[in-house]
Amino acid sequence: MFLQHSSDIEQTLICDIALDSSLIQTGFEQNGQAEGDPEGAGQIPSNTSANNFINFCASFSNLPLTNGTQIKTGSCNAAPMGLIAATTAMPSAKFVNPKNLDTIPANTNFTIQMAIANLETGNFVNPDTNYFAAPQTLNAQGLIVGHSHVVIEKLDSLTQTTPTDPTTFAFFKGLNDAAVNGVLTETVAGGLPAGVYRMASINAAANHQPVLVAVAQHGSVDDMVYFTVSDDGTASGSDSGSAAASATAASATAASASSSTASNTNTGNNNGNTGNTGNTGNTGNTGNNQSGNKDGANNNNNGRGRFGRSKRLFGFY
Ligand SMILES: [Cu+2]
Repeated sequence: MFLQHSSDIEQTLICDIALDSSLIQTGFEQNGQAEGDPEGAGQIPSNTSANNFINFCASFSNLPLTNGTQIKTGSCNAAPMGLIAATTAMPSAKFVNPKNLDTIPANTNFTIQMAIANLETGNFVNPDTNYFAAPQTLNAQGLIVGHSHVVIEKLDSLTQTTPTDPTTFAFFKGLNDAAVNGVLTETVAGGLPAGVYRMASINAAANHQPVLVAVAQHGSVDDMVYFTVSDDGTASGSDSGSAAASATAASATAASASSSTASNTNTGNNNGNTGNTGNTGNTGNTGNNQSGNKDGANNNNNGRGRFGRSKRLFGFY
């Protein structure tokens, strides 16, 4: 168990179906517009709630409730975000192999190595039954209890500027083991066909949700590198490889695990952004992911239709 409750009262509350008045997050009652638009034009009023959004999904009765499975058409999740990591414990990662701009031989086993800090790795719940189904938690040291994933996507070129398709990838794997000496490893059996690729981490809490940290302005909690796979083998270290069939199997297995944490929408222009330390103004940019795929694509029969009314995008929940 990651949660420790010191009293019977706490034990009772976490099983109660009513919100205890001591737990009302009163800050959620204001929409952020009292002072105008301190972040500039375009700031929108926040959704507000006097009951911690406990019945948030009632306003989206056309959507299924998140139920621990990976509902591909989207769902509504009222699970709390949980314990938020302090600024002193924000995860960070860097790929060691392949490292940025490396070249490796085609169709040859290689081992991904990723150095990871500030994540208690090796903790993952069943991705088929408990996906996004519980809040993020912290260990006694304040580190997020979780695990990581790695995803490799094929690119047109190392300088590609068009967004990739998150539904398509060359390799995906949950990094389920704990880091050894601060490094996570995963073998790509059979390697990859020749081409250029990007490789990203998806650092996650135990229920596979992307990690949550205390402030908006922070360094990346993930890493992404670009590398070349070459037939003529101008390569760094290599293992002698078997053929590529098992790589396909590996990615297929991984896809059924936790592939839908699609938070990696960087379009690849990470090169050279070393100078912009003065970006102090954009603290509010956390809302862009919000409605995601709640709209569209849900004209199926998954909706609950409990109240026979359509969703409101903004309102008092
Ligand atoms: Cu996961």
